[in-house]
Amino acid sequence: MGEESLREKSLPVEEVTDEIRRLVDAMFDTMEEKDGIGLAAPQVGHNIRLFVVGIESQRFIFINPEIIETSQETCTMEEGCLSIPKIYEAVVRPSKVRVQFLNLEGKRKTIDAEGLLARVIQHENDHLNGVLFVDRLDEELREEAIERFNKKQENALKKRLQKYKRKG
Ligand code: K1U
Ligand code: ZN
Repeated sequence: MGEESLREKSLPVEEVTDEIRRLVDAMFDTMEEKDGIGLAAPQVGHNIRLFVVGIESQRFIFINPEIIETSQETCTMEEGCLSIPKIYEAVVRPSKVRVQFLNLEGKRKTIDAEGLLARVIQHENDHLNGVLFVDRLDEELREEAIERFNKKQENALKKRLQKYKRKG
């Protein structure tokens, strides 16, 4: 599960250039088109350390993020992933995180996050390290999720083939 670029450790952004700013704009467009609340650069084929988050009309940009503190307290939330369509599972993660990152002006910032924002930050940060949310499930649940994903992919492919045959 997960194409190669999703399994690689991404490299730091060396400089916040206009090209990076254009990529950020394009990532917000893709995230919103797909009704997502986050998107990491490796999900759109760029193995660099950058992700965006959009929650309740608030937009966040994280360049070279580092989670420098996590709470002992954990919580369970249902997660989905735009790179693993239609699979949702409950994942346990720290409830709160402190993150350092660069903003679009290249300035170093720190924020404390909790709730859904903390959740999405951790999910997206995992993408920068080649980790998918299913990797955080226990083995049995992970196997089940992978099986369901493969079945859905197979069915989608069959449907496309049938459509193609009918046309021909
Ligand atoms: O990185 C991604 O694949 C985007 C992902 C972010 C995310 C959602 C939920 C929990 C953690 C991280 C999505 O936006 S999936 C689609 C979605 O909007 C969603 C799915 C489940 C619960 C809430 C929202
Ligand atoms: Zn994801």
